[in-house]
Amino acid sequence: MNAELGPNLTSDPLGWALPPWTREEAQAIYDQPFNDLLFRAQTIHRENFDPNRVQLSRLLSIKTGGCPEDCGYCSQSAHHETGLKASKLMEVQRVIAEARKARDAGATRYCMGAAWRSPKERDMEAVVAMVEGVKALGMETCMTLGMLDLEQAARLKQAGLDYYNHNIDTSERYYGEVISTRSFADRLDTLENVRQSGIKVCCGGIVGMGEEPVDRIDMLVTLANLPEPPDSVPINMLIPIAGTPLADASPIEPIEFVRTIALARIMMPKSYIRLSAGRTAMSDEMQALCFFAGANSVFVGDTLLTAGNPGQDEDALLFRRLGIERMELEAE
Ligand code: SAM
Ligand code: DTB
Ligand code: SF4
Repeated sequence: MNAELGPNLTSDPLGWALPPWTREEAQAIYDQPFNDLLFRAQTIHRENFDPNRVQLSRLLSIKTGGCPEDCGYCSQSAHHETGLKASKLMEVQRVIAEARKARDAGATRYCMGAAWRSPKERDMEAVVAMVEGVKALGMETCMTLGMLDLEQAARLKQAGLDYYNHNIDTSERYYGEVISTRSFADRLDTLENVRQSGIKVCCGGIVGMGEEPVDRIDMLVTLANLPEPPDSVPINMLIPIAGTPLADASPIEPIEFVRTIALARIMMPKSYIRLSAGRTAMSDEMQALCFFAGANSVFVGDTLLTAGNPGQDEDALLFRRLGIERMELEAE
């Protein structure tokens, strides 16, 4: 048993803790001396992954803006004046052409995002065709379309969808400060529908929204204690967007951000932890620490959905300096 973590902790033969996690256990890890925290995260990382390989995903906004939800961070919400122009659902062939470019530039997973509360029946045919077309390029497919019922999830699974992204975004306590048009419980319902359909779950959140450290810890405890931890966990650092309620949120301190990544790695040893939005505002040294803390996936390319990302040349240089190579797809 790992004495510093308290008497109730279950552990594996190496002494690492196992789920279900309590807030107290997670907090004790988060608060460890930084070197101890990083050593532990890196050790667990090495037990489960090649430490010098990072998975590359590429995003595309297939339907931008005009979203009925009021997420306080988002450029695409119709509730905020962000100056973003709304667009219709993109044509299937254009999506496939963009995915091919991403594949040729080295991405192995293609993530398609739509600014919807949930997909409408009339959109499903096109969305299914996108999944089939991108899958046929030999890429992993991911979609993020808002809430899904079980039937929609089953249709996407049948089309060949590998991952569905649906973030809990923050702690249950802080959720209502950020979003009012849907509840934390709604998010968990969709996650359960996705899981039941057999699609892999991609679920994480955003930090730097003015939350307390305990909210970051609670968010990760919720994720780690899901019936199965998400296969992929995107940790986004808020990109402040002018015109949104969170435009002036005070940024998260970099060491706190690295601690969050390390805690995610320790509590979800087998998940891909994605260093997600916000990399343009991070130094190379901060990103290097995040990779050391166990992050092993990024979004590549010069745009995310509507905001900027470092771009291919900058990432190629960073990866070369760190000796990081891209992760190939595992053979089926
Ligand atoms: N509409 C769908 C939904 O909300 O599930 C999918 C798209 S939504 C843009 C996907 C995720 O991107 C959000 O859950 C949030 O975690 C992240 N995100 C959105 N805007 C962001 C921002 N300004 N900074 C950081 N992350 C952001
Ligand atoms: C996720 O967790 N981050 C991605 C993806 N899932 C869909 C989106 C980041 C969006 C950043 C802000 C923007 O580009 O508008
Ligand atoms: Fe809509 Fe998603 Fe943006 Fe929320 S995060 S406003 S649901 S696009």
